[in-house]
Amino acid sequence: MAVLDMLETLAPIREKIEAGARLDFEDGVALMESDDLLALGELADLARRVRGGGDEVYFVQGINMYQTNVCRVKCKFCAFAKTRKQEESYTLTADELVEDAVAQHHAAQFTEIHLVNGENPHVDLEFYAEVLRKLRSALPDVHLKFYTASEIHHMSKLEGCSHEEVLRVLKDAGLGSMPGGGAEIFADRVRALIAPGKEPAEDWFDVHDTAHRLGITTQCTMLYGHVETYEERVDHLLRLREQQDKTGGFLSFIPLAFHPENTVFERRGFRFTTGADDLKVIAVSRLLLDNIEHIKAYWIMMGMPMAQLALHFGANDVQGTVVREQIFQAAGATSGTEQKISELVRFIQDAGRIPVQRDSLYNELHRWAA
Ligand code: V47
Repeated sequence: MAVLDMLETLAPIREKIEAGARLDFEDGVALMESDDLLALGELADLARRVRGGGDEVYFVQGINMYQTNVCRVKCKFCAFAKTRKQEESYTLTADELVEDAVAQHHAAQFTEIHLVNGENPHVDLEFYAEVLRKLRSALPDVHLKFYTASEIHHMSKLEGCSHEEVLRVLKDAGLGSMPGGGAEIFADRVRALIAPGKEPAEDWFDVHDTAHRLGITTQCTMLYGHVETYEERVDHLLRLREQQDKTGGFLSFIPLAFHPENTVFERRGFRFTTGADDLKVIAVSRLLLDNIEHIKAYWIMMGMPMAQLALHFGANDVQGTVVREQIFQAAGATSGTEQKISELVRFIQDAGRIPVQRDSLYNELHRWAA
């Protein structure tokens, strides 16, 4: 099977990669259907290099924070969201969150706060703007990478205004860039099954399109390993590529492997993804997303050893120190919540790559030897 793949499926795709030609939907499905994992990895690494990638592997010194886990949406893949009545629910005031952030910053000089929330129906736009303003004033050098497109859409509904109006308010308050969550799988069929209460794909794209036009860069993601088909994964990746052609504002793509523990899907027998699928998704993402420079192997999601392997399957970023991750922990991640910089450096060097500490916009802050 693997030899056949090399001859019949992957050889013409390799020719396209070498010629700098764009892969199409059929190529994407053929790649997803291939079980020649090493050939996929080699092709993805080739694509990364042909498109100008070097040996650098990036990471950021960041911290994850969450202001509220109260959520109106009942996504079947989520173990983080709570209703206000549940004991484990929380909603912090801006002052509580800022006090915590400042104390953490004394302990570890992070350059980025990554913050996402549940879609809390009991707050208003000022709840979000206030925390940005207060953080910007308390920690002026820290980049605030806040709020998924789903949250922005939720804020626009709460406030009865447009995505653009919400983004302008948040940008004025200190928003630096945005994380890529909420994308899940764009196909209507899948959204209806896994997240029926969530906005349609068109709204997710409108938020990112608007953010990019306002000069706010963003990340993008794909949640895989649940009910989606290979065709729906490829469709998802190609829609992201099309958006990037239009506005160019995606800094990175992060595939997110579904974690089933404590979710509705766990009760229906869904399992964790396999290492082979995780590496395949990284490789195919790199091959199809020819206009997104950074593909992240998020170690929280795949564990450090697999993230290290992913560096040979097209990834060139391992996200960073992270610290205090909650969404994947709630759903059964066993990778821990924090990496020391020295550990990230060791893993990258042992993969034969050059560790580069970056800021949130991919400016280089520090480089180690390979
Ligand atoms: O939209 C939730 C995912 C996203 C589960 O931009 C799950 O760098 C797997 O935005 N298993 C929110 N995935 C988190 C997010 C994010 C995460 C990592 C990196 C970045 C970035 C952004 O988390 C959701 C959903 O796709 N998610 N629950 C779960 N059980």
